[in-house]
Amino acid sequence: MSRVDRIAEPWGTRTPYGPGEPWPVRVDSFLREGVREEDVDRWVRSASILHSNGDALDIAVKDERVVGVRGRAEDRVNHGRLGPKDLYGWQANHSPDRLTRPLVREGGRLAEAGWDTAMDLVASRAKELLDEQGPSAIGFYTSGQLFLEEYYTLALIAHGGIGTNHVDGNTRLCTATAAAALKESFACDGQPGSYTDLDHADVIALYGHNMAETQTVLWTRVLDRLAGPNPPAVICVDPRETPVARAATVHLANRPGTNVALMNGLLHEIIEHGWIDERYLSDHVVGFEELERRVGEYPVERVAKICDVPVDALREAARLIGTARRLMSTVLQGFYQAHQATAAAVQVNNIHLVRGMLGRPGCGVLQMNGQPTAQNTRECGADGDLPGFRNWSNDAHIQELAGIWNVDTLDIPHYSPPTHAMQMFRYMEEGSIRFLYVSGTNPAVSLPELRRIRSILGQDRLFVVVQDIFLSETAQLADVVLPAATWGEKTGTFTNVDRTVHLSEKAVEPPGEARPDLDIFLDFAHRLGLKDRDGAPLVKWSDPEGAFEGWKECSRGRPCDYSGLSYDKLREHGGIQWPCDEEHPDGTERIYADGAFWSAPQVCESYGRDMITGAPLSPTEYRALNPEGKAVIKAAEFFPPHEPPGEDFPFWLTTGRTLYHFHTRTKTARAPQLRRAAPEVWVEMSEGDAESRDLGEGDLLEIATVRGSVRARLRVSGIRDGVLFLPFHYGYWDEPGGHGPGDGPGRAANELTITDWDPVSKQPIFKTAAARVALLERAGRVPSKAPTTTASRPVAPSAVPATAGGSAAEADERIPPAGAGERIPPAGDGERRLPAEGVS
Ligand SMILES: Nc1nc2c(c(=O)[nH]1)N[C@H]1C(S)=C(S)[C@@H](COP(=O)(O)OP(=O)(O)OC[C@H]3O[C@@H](n4cnc5c(=O)[nH]c(N)nc54)[C@H](O)[C@@H]3O)O[C@H]1N2
Ligand SMILES: Nc1nc2c(c(=O)[nH]1)N[C@H]1C(S)=C(S)[C@@H](COP(=O)(O)OP(=O)(O)OC[C@H]3O[C@@H](n4cnc5c(=O)[nH]c(N)nc54)[C@H](O)[C@@H]3O)O[C@H]1N2
Ligand SMILES: [Mo]
Repeated sequence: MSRVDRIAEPWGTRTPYGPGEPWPVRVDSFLREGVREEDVDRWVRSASILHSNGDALDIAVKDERVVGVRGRAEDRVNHGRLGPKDLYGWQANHSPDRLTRPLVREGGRLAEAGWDTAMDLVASRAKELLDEQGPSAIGFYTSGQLFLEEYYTLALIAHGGIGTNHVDGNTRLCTATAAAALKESFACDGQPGSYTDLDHADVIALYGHNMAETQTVLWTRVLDRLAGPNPPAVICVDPRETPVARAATVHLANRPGTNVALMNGLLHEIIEHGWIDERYLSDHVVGFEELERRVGEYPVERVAKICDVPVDALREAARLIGTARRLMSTVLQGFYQAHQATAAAVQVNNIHLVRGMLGRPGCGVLQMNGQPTAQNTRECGADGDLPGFRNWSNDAHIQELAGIWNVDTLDIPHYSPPTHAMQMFRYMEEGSIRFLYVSGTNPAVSLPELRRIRSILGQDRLFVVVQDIFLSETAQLADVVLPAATWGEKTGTFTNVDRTVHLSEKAVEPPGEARPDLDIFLDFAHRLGLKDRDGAPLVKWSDPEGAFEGWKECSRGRPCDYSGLSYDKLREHGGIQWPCDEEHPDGTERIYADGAFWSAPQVCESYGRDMITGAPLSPTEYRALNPEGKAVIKAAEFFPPHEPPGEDFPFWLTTGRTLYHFHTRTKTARAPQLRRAAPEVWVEMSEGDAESRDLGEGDLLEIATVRGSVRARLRVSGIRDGVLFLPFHYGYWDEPGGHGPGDGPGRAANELTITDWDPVSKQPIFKTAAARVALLERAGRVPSKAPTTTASRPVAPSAVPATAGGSAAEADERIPPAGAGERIPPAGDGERRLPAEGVS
């Protein structure tokens, strides 16, 4: 066993392995100072909640408090490993400032109240509006961080009970494009690939995905391959010099907002060289001819100019991708939070389709998720989809759903696609939505153009309910605040990006009167008196397992089939990949292995959309493509972003994450090791741009767009010229003065971002805006406090103290002797086998 400072070394110790070999086990754990493993009263099964990787872990409990976590050696996802947020983030659960009682606004201020008072108020306001205005007055805005059981219950209440079409999640900001791209290409949501593809791939391409910082354990898997025999080539498409870029064989640092041009250039090279699988195309795909025509207009010389990347680098990337024998791709926010998000993400699918690289070990595409439970928001229909990947414009699907819920078909709104979040905020602005129920998300920091969002949420005519675990910036604007229990304090399941379902069990009691989100939703349903067609209660369960059993029936026969799962089975086996049914009792490692897709018109989740306008296609238009079981290739031309830099605003502003924080930091800033690793906001600029403006490390700058301004210290980093980067983690809850910046510059990146979205997925654009900088104050010799271990690594490292956690951040790593790890079977013969128990 060794002790490692996992702030200084986020990915821990290497355990190298070769292609097709099992990924060795390494069990990571971190316990509160002074607690040893033998002191722990019990270990409770769960998985990590601060990213989408789904790392399986056990929660250590002592004296009825969480005292630490330990990775699960036998789980297929992480083989025991944990990332820094997993190791330290749980400490936030016991923060003294957790919400413990409901709050109700009285005379302009939030005051404590009992549950009955608060819930009566919420239910009576909803009823009033239903009587006055009907269901369209009510909107729900939920999360990618609750549990499956909670989303399914919420979807039933909203779609089946209240009958509103205004239901979405923060998944709109996160993985709406992942879902849209999967629907466009494969006619249905659901990841074709599996994490085990990383064990087999000879080329791994990451598109707008800083996996090293955002899925640290998955990146550890890549690092272990890179350290082993016959390592894969890595391709990175990202304007910043991320840790992924540093490890890459080819790094394409394209100009922000040019992803579609870049993809068209790669496809052009691939097709021109004949690196295509004609047989796969003719047997399993429609639409190739149009792609061929379209990308014909994008020779690499032209693309190199649009993207400002070297022609040779483009050629080399295309050659690696085009000649890969086992190609694995991942896509995330650098592609998704852009003006042509779906069009770009679909081109990654297209590469796999033209190369016939799907459904075999090492040949997977992961249209990534970000949040731990985003997959479930989508599956359960709590986010602008309908439960079970049902098609809102297929009446047979609505009838089936109505049958399961025992409601009238007409009670489930399906006159148009469910309203997306950006449109919901517009309806609130205009005054047609009068009641907004927010759960598990913090829009006052995470949505674009915050001044606008604060003014919408602050309106008197809008009744805002916020269900959270802390008094977030959004909660501070609410009419009623409901204190929730969180991970470790409630039971439920969730599904990671490669379809692995984990059970997370209650380990300790929630603080004060805080209640699980499920219980609060059930209470709301009862107070509204929601009934089914026969007058019985609409929601037929009262606990998580009951909700899961209900969901199993709703998912039966659908692509995301959970009918073969149960809490007991998940307890026994750990993570299992859906679909899991009678035919596949152990789950399914790869879908579409036989080249058959869910695309027949009567089964598909969506008839697709126009790539440029986003307009939904009619069933007739869809049939004309003749997809009957085949995948659909959709081509797209490139358009420049809507707000390009110019004279007054000369920079491209892009925003995103750092390894040590999660979103609006409500949890990570309450974990001391993580807070200290990245204590305050910074802005990144290239060395060339800094020199030409006579700026240096640590200078205090004001960054502005037409919408607002932010004050931050400068980190001179490896970002490409002409681009600024701001992390979006820093809001106002831990600043004196509360929820907003007042008149001066703020510190939230979203003061600056634009109210605009991808036409297909409706995902807002966080990755491009035109910005300028002004010097406020020279640094003297004080550098910015940005981490040095990540993309924000300084170009002059000697001038900046290295990021480290010291003894407070020492975690244990246990690497079993060679041979022991092999008890986790190699996946990859296409067949899924369950891991053996108890490797540690
Ligand atoms: N540490 C940490 N991990 C997390 C989270 C977190 O908050 N912190 N959040 C989780 C969630 S919800 C999500 S969605 C994921 C997000 O995970 P990622 O998508 O990996 O994270 P981001 O930093 O948002 O963006 C990824 C990269 O896109 C690049 N980029 C910006 N503009 C462009 C462009 O125009 N083209 C290209 N090709 N790239 C561009 C940025 O430089 C950045 O490095 O992370 C998950 N994991
Ligand atoms: N500029 C910019 N903006 C972005 C992004 C970007 O890259 N750049 N990324 C976008 C993306 S991908 C995402 S996912 C969003 C994330 O944006 P948000 O969802 O707004 O961010 P979080 O901080 O995760 O907010 C989750 C809230 O839920 C609370 N919470 C945690 N656990 C529980 C629970 O069990 N129950 C309840 N009821 N509440 C709980 C937390 O305290 C917190 O207030 O931000 C988006 N915004
Ligand atoms: Mo996200």
